[in-house]
Amino acid sequence: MSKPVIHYFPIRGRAEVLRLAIVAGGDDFDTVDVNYQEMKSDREKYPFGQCPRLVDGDIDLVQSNTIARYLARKYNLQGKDEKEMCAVDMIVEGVESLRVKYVNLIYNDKLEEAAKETYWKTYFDRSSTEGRNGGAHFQYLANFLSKNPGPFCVGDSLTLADLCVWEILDLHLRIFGEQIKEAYPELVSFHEHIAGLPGIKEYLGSAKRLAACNANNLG
Ligand SMILES: N[C@@H](CCC(=O)N[C@@H](CS)C(=O)NCC(=O)O)C(=O)O
Repeated sequence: MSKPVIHYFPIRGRAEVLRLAIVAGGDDFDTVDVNYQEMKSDREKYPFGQCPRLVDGDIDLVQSNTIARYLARKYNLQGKDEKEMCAVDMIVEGVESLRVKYVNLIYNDKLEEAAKETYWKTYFDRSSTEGRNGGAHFQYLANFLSKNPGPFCVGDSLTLADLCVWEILDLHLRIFGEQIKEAYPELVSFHEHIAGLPGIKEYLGSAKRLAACNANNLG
């Protein structure tokens, strides 16, 4: 059977969780660099004029979290019963709230020092969990891990929730590495554990893992 094809820019970006889901499922992917003009003009292939897009046999999808859920079902990363599936979905959405803040830090605030300081205070500092943060705080993610026995966010095996938490954490470790190690050692242990899982470990060490996280080369 042919591999799923990810149409995206040559950056990790919003496609990274999709790549992780595929390799964690023991599969491999092909990549096509998006033709910007086509993305903007072709409403069949790009209904919202944006990527990522996934083509997998007769499945042709956009919207990263929709694609992620499809891949989770395909590779059995969706949780093993209704309760787990709902918990996974909830965490995926919680990570999305953080991603919105991250994208703002990278593209609008250009990762400036003052913005980074405010960012840490708002979305990491344990004293700010009751503040106004748009539902985005790393403590909220850490809570799921501490409530669930074992090394995963939900249940006793890898799910899409782990991949989403891992990836958003991975992006932030590049910016706030030392601070996260000090404030959230449990998240760092989680990060190490997931990075060592079969499929993921090989992918992370391979040439397929793109170097750039974002289109403006920040982060
Ligand atoms: N809600 C969409 C957002 C997709 C998105 O922001 N795509 C960006 C790349 S990460 C894009 O296509 N940017 C080009 C543009 O909007 O013109 C998703 O999750 O897939």
